[in-house]
Amino acid sequence: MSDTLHTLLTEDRSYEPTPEFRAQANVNDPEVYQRALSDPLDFWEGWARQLDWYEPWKKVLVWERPFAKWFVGGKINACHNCVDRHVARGLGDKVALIGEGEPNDVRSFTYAQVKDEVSRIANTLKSLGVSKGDRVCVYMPMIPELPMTMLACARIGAAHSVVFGGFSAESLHERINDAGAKVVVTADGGWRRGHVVELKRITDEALAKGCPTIEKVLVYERIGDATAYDKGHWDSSRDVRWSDVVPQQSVDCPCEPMDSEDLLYILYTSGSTGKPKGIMHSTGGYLTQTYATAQWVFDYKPDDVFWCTADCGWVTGHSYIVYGPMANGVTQVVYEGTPDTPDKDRFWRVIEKHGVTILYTAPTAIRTFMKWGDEYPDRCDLSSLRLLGSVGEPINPEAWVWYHETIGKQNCPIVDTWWQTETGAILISPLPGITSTKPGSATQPFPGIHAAVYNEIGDDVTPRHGALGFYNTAEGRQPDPNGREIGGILTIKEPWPSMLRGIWGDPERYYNVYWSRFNDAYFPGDGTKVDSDGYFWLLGRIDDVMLVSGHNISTMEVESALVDHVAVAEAAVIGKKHEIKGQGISAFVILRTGHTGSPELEKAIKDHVAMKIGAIARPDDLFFCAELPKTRSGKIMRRLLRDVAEGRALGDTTTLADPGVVANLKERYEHES
Ligand code: 6R9
Repeated sequence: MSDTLHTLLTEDRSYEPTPEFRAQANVNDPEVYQRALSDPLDFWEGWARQLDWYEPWKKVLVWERPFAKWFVGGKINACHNCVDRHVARGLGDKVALIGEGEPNDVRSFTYAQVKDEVSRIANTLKSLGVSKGDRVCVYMPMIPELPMTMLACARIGAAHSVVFGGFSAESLHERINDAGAKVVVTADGGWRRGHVVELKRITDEALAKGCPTIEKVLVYERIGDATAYDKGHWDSSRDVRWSDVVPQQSVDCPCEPMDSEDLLYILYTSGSTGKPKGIMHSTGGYLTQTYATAQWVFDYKPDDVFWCTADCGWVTGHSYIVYGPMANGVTQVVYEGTPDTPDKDRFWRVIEKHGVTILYTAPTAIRTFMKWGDEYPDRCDLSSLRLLGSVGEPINPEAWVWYHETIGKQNCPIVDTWWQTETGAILISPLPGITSTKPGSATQPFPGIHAAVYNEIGDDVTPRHGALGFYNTAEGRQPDPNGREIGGILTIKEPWPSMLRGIWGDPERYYNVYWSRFNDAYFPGDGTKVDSDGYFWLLGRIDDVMLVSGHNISTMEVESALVDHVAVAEAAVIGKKHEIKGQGISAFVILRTGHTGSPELEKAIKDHVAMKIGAIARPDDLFFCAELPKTRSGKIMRRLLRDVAEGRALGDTTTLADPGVVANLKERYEHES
């Protein structure tokens, strides 16, 4: 393999935790890694003991590959641990949720208020016929009632299935039926970029396609009148106004003691092919690991104001808005709208207004902010920030450094956290009081997590500290000539508490997708490199690796080189059929504000990639565009770009944030190239 492919690995900047940060950190003793390694079950058990259980577990782990059970025999309730436990220890008056609506309305709830409201919602659900073991579909805007509805489900032992408020009627219909939900909780609408997203109307449309298991629809009045946004459709035998029923309920609703392995929720993840998978998470292990990772990675202190900018329709909102942070009793911001409403400084205004101390966001957002320019953050006071996080995609070193300097003022550690819907909680991340960070690397597995890198044929080729790495070629396993990196397939070798328990309704698919590739490890589907310090450099989905003239080149590496050019704000790269090379490289590029596309710039950018990586990675085509097709959680859908570049009809676009983007792109691409 080419020894020129080093954009990421020649990234040798390193950032030590400052002595001040280290001194105050929740964990600052590197010994924790060794301790967890020598007895992972004891490590996780220590965390589980910090939660309230109705009955203790009899066994920490029962592992019958690929099925794990954690804290077996234990009885616990997730809502109790996220809410009642804090009220019981005197924190009832602490603010739990600061809900900032897009139109600037702020509604805050203390932990005591959350307990009352969640209990009322839970009693309402019961009155609508929901009982333990049922599924409730939640289709709401990002307002405090969304996490509270999730907690209400957990309180009575019903599993929630949250569907992102931007998904179409078709996606909603499919997910309701797959889960067999009894009730949908929705709203008349939500605010997004100054417009109302008509959630109730979309729900009606979904139900009109046939949802035989749905008995009731509970409608929160976010916009005003629940009938105003459903085009006159109100089915009084089915639809229930929140304001008619919830406020009347008693605040007394005992938490249901759940078995540690009982289903907490289902969350659909699209994957690159096939129908969405209903990922199942259970209670005790999931809560234990989201609690532990949130406490150590985000370093919560009693006065922190945490803001995770994800939507609850995404796993990040489940694990790091609802369960992890609330199990830790933190104060957090929940923001409804988009970052550019009313202006492109909205995020920084929110931070200034609420004194946010910890910000957790996605690389796609960070690159967008870079594109908009520094004037927006520069006009706000960001001095409250003390820690920054990233999740969702590999973060390009350029974006990392911008985040560190322009947002963090070189004063905030960055935690780049790798995990998935399926893993439930963070698996690879720095611990901010211990780990020296390198821009672009998610660094090391969390204590207790055994991550490794495998080659194509399933050998563990993880370089041990100081040892020479190996990589896989057509000739077999070869030592890395540079002795400093190996590339391959990320695997997780031992079970972890928050791992998925299966795919709803499809146990065979669970085995096929995650456990059939290697017989002794979980297969997440991501490529990675590991350097000689044992740092992991995630390279994106394996499907996104290109084969150019026999060389494996990851889209991520070329994209990082593109974004490294001063004129480039964002880039997506795909492999396109090429008669000679097998695959050629096509780049889709968004320019930074103030730059315009021209043949000269095109050549300069291509040259820049060749200079950074090597001539082999020079893009064959480069196409300037205004937007890229992305999922609602901000991931670029390269599969659709491949359809565009290879002139095919577009595949499934139902999970796109804005299906118009790719249709436009296709039209322009066919015109101009
Ligand atoms: C939490 C979440 C999972 C996929 C995952 C990987 C990518 C997430 C990342 C990252 C590099 C990171 N991913 N975090 N890649 N560095 N810090 O995003 O879950 O929506 O299920 O996506 O996202 O490719 O496999 P999910």
